[in-house]
Amino acid sequence: VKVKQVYRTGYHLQPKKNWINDPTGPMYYKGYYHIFYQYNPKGAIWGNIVWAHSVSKDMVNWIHLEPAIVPSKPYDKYGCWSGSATVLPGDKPVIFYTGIVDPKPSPGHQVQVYAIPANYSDPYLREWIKPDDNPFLKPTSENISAFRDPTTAWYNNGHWKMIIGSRHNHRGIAYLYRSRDFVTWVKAKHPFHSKRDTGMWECPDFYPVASKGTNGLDTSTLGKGVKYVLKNSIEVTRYEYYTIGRYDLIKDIYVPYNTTEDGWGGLRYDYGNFYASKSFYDPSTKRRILWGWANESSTQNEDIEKGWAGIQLIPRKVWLDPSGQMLLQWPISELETLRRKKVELNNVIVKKGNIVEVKGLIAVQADVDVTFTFSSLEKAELYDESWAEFPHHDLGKSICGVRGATVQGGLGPFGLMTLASHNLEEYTPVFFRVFKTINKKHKVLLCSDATPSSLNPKEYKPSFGGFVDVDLSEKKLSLRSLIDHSVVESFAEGGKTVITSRVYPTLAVIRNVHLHVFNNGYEPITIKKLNAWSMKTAKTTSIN
Ligand code: DQQ
Repeated sequence: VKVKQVYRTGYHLQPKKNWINDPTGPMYYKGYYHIFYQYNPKGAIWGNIVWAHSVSKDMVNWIHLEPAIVPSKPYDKYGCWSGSATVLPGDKPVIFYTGIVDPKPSPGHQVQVYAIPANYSDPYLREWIKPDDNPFLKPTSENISAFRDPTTAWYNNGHWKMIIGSRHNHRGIAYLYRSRDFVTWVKAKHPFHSKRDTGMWECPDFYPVASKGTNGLDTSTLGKGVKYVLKNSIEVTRYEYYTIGRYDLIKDIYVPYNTTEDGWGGLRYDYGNFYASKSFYDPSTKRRILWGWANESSTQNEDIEKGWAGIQLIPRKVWLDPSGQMLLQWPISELETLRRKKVELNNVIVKKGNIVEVKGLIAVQADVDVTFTFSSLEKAELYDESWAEFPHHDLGKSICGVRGATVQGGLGPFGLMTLASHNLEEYTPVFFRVFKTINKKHKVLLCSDATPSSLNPKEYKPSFGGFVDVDLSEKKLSLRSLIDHSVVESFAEGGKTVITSRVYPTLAVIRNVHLHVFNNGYEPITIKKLNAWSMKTAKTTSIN
């Protein structure tokens, strides 16, 4: 079948065809960034899972290699599931992953496997070996079908340590394992962390962050001024939550600070389509970099027809906000090498009901960075206290669902209409709406709403929303959106709140795409500065 490939991205990582999910084992080795990901070599739906492998000098342009890890042993016969890489002293990478021994009990009987490079002098690390002492961990007291996704290991107090995601009844758990030699691993008496009623914890990620500056830290870093992040992907909600906390070295457990909720209702890297993320420390630039996966919002039949499903999102640098209360995320600066000519708007006033087109752009594949100002907070609409009755774990989403871009407000909704068709039959709005509570506090909401994105009635078109923890005293809000055919990744206020949407316009495709700024609030807003760039298509080559 020949399908028009209007939804393939121009600068996101995706293989030529077939299904992909979780990013796994990201690392930096001998001048190359490595990313692996869950891949079905046989089709566009999940199954037959292997580790696909791509390498890059800049995480923008990619070389696709043959899969690095495929089922070849009795212990991974039914799949090579997610895991992580640890680069041991002496520049020796080791991969940990979950092998599926048997499809039963559903979703599979899980064990932990390690793999090492066949040839350390190959910077591409094309060939991986599974030594004979595998699997190195079998579930004992753990739930055999909920024991997966080992993390990058860290070292302290004479031991290597790592966590594995699990659950016990409805309690989500990260089990801690220790090893002196990286070969024999023993389960700690106490879980590293757990939380009732959160269900299976997939793809846990644990790492230190510096309390000052934007540099990342190696996963084994300890000491003063170091805080920690624990992230879990919650199988039940399909969302991820993280907390910031401390590492209790005596008890060898993680303890979140009680500044935000631990579990549903807590902080998220992304309030949209983003799952099974994993970070790594890049020693060459001293950054911590986060990879996340976005699945399709189209139907399975459409995925099969187009022959592929899933993309890896743009890697994000992550660091601790100066407040110490949340993380900040920003697209890696290498992405800017794809920017073409710049289009600018300065000091343009947008009154209620007005739309300003950003012209001279290839709006289907663009990077937009805008700062809005306004002269008063007076008109902010009242925060409706009855919203407290919405399902608490996704309040922002619920509000964006009832107050879309066309629902008039006081201060906002204002923002971008991305992937817009000529007569606005289709567009994906990304916008702010400012509320005032009865206690005269302001709440800023960022929405990314797929509802008007496509005339195709079959697609899943969720409204996503997340609050932005910002001080409005400067009467200013900023937004950056990465637009790439079927994906819009939006970063509010320098990366305080991020939302990713997948959309499938029928008219707003290829050259028929526009970008606008809009305002549907009574308070006029000013486009203080808008910079937009058409983006080049990333270079990809395949060696296999
Ligand atoms: N995907 C993998 C599992 C992981 C899940 C299987 C998360 O290892 O728990 O493809 O998306």
